[in-house]
Amino acid sequence: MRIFSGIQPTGRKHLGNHIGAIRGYVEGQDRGDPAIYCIVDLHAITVSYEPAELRRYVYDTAAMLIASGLDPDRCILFRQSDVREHTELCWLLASVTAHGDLNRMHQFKEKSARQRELVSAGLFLYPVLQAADVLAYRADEVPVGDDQRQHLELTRDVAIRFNATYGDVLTVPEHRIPAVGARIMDLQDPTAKMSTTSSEERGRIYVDEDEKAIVKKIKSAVTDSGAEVRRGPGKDGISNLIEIYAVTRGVTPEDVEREFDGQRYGDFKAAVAEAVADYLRPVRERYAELRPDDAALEATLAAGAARARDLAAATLADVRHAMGVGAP
Ligand code: AQP
Repeated sequence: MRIFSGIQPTGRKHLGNHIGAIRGYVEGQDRGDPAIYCIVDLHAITVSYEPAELRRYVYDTAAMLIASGLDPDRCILFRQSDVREHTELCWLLASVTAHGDLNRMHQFKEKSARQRELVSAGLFLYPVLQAADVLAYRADEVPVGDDQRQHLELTRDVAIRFNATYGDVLTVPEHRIPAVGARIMDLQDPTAKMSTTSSEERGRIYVDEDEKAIVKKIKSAVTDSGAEVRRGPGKDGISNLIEIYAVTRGVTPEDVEREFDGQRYGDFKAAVAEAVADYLRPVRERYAELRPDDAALEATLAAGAARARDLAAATLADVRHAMGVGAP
């Protein structure tokens, strides 16, 4: 079982990234043969960014992943731009990607509407590069949050069209979206997902957030005018807190509803804040130890890239051969 996933180096990662994706990476590292995790800096340049910041953010993200439990000896952890096969495969796959399909991508529509200066062609091609990331490793399984469902479907379509056109070269992957916590919602607007670019500060909790701020943000989370700690229509805020509590305490949402039956929202929120603080504390502490050592993080990423390159190069050789590209 080969596992692959990518994460953007877009600054401080939030609780949604951790619960929806990073938790799944850690779980996958001993099932994966191998499990391959990529910090996708080439995806991050599709919207406006600051070059010096991008370099730092790659180290931030690497340290965060290791602090969360990824062990570079048990998985492959690397920076996307260090393995040039990703960009070459992106171009080759663009020839079997329907323009109309890219036009339908929700993420492109949302992010292009938010761009003030330039809607880059890179933002439009983002899902093709993502397909290349996954398909370069012939991954069977891709752990992601719910917002990546549509991109994963496109990746599958691209692989299927490629194989139908050029022969059976690529593996058609399955997504692995967690049953609980696949879409952690914004604390201030629980009808929208917690997001790096669109949530306001009070709406998201960072993985390295200090405990006072966690308590403050959860206590001021928007809920409804009712009084029952239950999931259901019109109860987006409480449903979100129930999922957060369930994941961070390792229980089911039904357990949470039973545990807090008859209790007030205020007491429930205090319990959620404590659970989140307990969940994130070891990650934050380990992150503080790891993050200062840029050289060690760079060495880890470079070693990961060397291993990743070998796997991707083998796929690229097959793809080029099948497509009649390059010398025979
Ligand atoms: N709210 C979320 N709940 C659960 N999972 C989520 N993910 C993102 N948001 C949530 C999952 O996190 C992984 C990494 O996402 P990314 O590489 O897109 O990182 P990002 O750009 O910093 O995160 P955002 O918040 O998703 O940014 P925006 O909203 O600006 O695009 C993915 O597997 C994703 O599903």
